[in-house]
Amino acid sequence: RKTKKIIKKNIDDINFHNSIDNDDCDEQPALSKNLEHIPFEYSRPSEENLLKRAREFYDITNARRTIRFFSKDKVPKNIIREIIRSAGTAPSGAHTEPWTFVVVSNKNIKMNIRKIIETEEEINYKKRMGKKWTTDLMPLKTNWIKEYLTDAPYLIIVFKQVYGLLPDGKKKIHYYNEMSVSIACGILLTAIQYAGLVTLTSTPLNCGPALKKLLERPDNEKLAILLPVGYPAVDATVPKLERKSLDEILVEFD
Ligand code: IYR
Repeated sequence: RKTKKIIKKNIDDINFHNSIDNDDCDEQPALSKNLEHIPFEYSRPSEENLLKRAREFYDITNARRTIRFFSKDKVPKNIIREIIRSAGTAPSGAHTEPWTFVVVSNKNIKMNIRKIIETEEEINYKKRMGKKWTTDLMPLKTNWIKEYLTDAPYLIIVFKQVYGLLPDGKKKIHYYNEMSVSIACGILLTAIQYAGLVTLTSTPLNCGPALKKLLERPDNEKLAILLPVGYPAVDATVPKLERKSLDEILVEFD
């Protein structure tokens, strides 16, 4: 009975956050009522190939590092477009695809973004984050000065659509929008890495409203993440971090 209560509460929360009244809702599903189901095209790799591919993919993802020093060299725009196309393949709650990717290469807008973020981050570091947080970050040598925001040829700013809008102007529920956008961001990071570019997973604290205004985003969108994208500076350094071993992250039941 307790689990039932918890489940009911979670569902109520989803409905509440989307201001949905179930007694006064659309009769029609958001997707087509007659949505066709078609055969899935798939060719099964040999076990040998499965292992080979899984290992190759690990090598690629394991080479990814957060880079804070960017080259100013240009990157062709169509590469960024392809990368974003990959991110848009992420699964989403009820196939609502609740994401918007804003790509900025304009110098002035990048400068404005940098100004907004550095102003807020200086307050974050000096006042809001507190001693423990800034102490924990010390080994990573981060601070509120963010040259990468103007050095990198592109800034990808990801917004989550907390709800959508139907043609009749009614709200469309974006189930699990937070999770869906997080998965899309994971694919985005991996696509950047696979293409041979670098990025930095940045979550500018308290900058949402100002960035949203600058980038002319509508009411239903919230800032999720900001990724500078480009080549690393020739003298870029990274902290010498270790990853947890497989044994530390894996629990198996056979
Ligand atoms: N957003 C800040 C602070 C920061 C926080 C964490 I947690 C990091 O892993 C890194 C930085 C900044 O971008 O500097």
